[in-house]
Amino acid sequence: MTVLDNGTGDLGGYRSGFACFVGRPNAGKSTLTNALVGQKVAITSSRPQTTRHAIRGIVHRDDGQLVLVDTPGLHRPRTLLGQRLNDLVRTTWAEVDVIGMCIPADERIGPGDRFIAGEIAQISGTPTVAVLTKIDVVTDSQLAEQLSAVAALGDEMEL
Ligand SMILES: Nc1nc2c(ncn2[C@@H]2O[C@H](COP(=O)(O)OP(=O)(O)OP(=O)(O)O)[C@@H](O)[C@H]2O)c(=O)[nH]1
Ligand SMILES: [Mg+2]
Repeated sequence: MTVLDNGTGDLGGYRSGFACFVGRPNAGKSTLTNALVGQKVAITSSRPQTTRHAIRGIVHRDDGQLVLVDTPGLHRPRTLLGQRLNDLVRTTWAEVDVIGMCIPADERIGPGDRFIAGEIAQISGTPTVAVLTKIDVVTDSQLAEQLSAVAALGDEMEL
């Protein structure tokens, strides 16, 4: 799994592709989608399971166009709704060129993240990039710690 840096990579010519964000409920997927798109395309809230459909937004840049698919948070399902939301997320993985796995910088990596990383590793051959969210609420040293924890998770799950 590649850890996303400040995104200064040279992409060469004009490029276009599909990406989706996956992560625990409340990880900040919809907030990031809205920020990248530049307008509110997805509802955000402090309550888990806010997003219940795959929502598409388009990011326009001089060197490319990115279609973002925002999906519900993925978790070990306990209810039929949870099961259906997970199915939707997995269907989306087959449609995109890259998966951004969102991990909050302010919460320890736990079983929820391991579950998701394991699912991605098992089901999808799609390249996966780790994205740290909520970095505004942590110190630089907490952020550095979380980056190495994320790298370790990637190694452990062979992502
Ligand atoms: N401080 C801070 N808060 C954030 C950030 N990103 C998201 N949040 C907050 O975290 C909560 C969840 O954000 P969402 O974007 O709705 O999370 P989600 O991953 O889409 O959640 P589900 O759709 O329920 O899976 C909201 O209260 C957001 O305001 C961030 O970068 N910094
Ligand atoms: Mg959401």
